[in-house]
Amino acid sequence: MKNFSTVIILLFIAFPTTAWAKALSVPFTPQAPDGIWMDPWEDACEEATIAMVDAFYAQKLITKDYAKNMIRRIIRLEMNLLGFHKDTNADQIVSTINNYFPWEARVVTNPTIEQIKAEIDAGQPMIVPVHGRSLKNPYFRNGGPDYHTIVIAGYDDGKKEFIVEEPGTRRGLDFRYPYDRIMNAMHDFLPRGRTRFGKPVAIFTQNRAVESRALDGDRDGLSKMMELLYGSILWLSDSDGDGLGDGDEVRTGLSPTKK
Ligand SMILES: [Ca+2]
Ligand SMILES: [Ca+2]
Ligand SMILES: [Ca+2]
Repeated sequence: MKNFSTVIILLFIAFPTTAWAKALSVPFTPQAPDGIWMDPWEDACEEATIAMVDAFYAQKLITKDYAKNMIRRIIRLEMNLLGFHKDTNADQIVSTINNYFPWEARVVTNPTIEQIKAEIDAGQPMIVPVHGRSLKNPYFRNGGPDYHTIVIAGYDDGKKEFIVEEPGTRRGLDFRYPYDRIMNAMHDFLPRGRTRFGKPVAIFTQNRAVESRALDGDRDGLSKMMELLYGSILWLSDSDGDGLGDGDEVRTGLSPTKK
C-alpha cells in the first residue's frame, strides 16, 4: 500500500496538472441577468463582457442587481459616446472601455492561441468578438446570434479548450469551447449578418491606463489619469453631486469627491 501511494505522488510530480490548465476567476453574469431575453438584454453581450472584466479587475462580485445596473449604465455611456449601443464592434468596445473604465483595452488582429494563453498567464482576460452561430453552443436559442462577444478567462491544454465566461446563456460560467472552435468563430462585427467574414480580432486588456490616460470620456475637463489620481468618477462629470464639475473643482482648488 505504501508503494502504491508513492507511485501516485510521483505521478503528480511528473505530470503537474497546473501546467495544463489555468483560469482567472472572472465573475460571471449572463447578458440577461433576470433570464428575460428581450430588449435591451437580448443585445447586451458586449456590455456584459465589459462588466465581467471590470468586476475582475476591481475584485468585485457580480450580483443580479449589480449586473443589471452596470449593463444599463454601459448602454447609456455608449449612447453618449457612439450614439448607439447595439452591435458595437471591437474598436467601439475598446473606445467605451478606455473612455469610462480605469483599466485599458486594445484590439489585436489575428491573435494566436499562444498569444491568448500568454495573456491568461499574465492575469489579463480578453473580450473576443465572434460569429455567434459558429460557436455551436447547444444552449443558444435559434442557433445563436450572428454577432456575439465572450470573455476568455482560461485555457486547458490537456483538453485543448478555452475556459470562457459566456454571457449568451445562464449556464455560461467557466464554459468550455475547443481551441479550434473559438479561433474559427473569432470575427469582428460586420453589418447585415456578415460577421462570419469579419476580421479575426481579440480585445486584450490590462489593469492600468497608459495609452488612454489623456481621454476625458465624461467631458468634465479632467483626464482619465487625473480622475484616477483624485478618485473621481470617470463616467460622471460631477462626481460628488454638488453642482460643480470635476475639472472646475480641481482647477479652483476644491475636491471633486467632497461636497
Ligand atoms: Ca473626465
Ligand atoms: Ca469625472
Ligand atoms: Ca462636484
